[in-house]
Amino acid sequence: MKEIHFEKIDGSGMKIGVVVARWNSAVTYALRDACLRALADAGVEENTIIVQEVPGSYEVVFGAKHLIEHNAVDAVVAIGCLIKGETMHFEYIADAVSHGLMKLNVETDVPVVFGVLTCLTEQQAIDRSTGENNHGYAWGQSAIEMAMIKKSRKR
Ligand code: RBF
Repeated sequence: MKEIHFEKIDGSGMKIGVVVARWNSAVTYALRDACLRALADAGVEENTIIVQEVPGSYEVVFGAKHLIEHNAVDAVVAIGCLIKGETMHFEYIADAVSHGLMKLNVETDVPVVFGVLTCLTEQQAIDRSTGENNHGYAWGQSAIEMAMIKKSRKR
């Protein structure tokens, strides 16, 4: 058996893209900040991080694609926050975004981390974007780990 497990999340020399939706920005900016902290902790240099803002979660797919195609990033974290309202908007956007980001993972050779919270209440979003439970940090680490898999190829 060959087991591959990276002992250390090492982002040195990596270029990482972060796409951030402005809808529910109190939440998405907190997620972004935790993500950026994870990148810094892993040794990614500030001048090799590109943060692209987009209006809402629906737009993070295009934002991620843009970074992949035009900025030669090693990985992307796509951050948004959907909070369920009274209509079907939530379902349609969540479905489109999750499929769009999944498609980028399959069709491009750049890993894209799914950083879109899909919450039933504002409190759920706050709980997942603050303190020890701020998911943004793990998303940053995940992006580096996935880029490390790519970089570990022999050719
Ligand atoms: N974008 C989000 O990121 N989170 C939301 O909770 C959210 N709710 C929306 C609700 C409605 C009724 C509409 C019209 C848009 C919403 N959007 C939301 C914005 C959406 O992601 C996108 O930016 C716009 O639909 C423009 O394409």
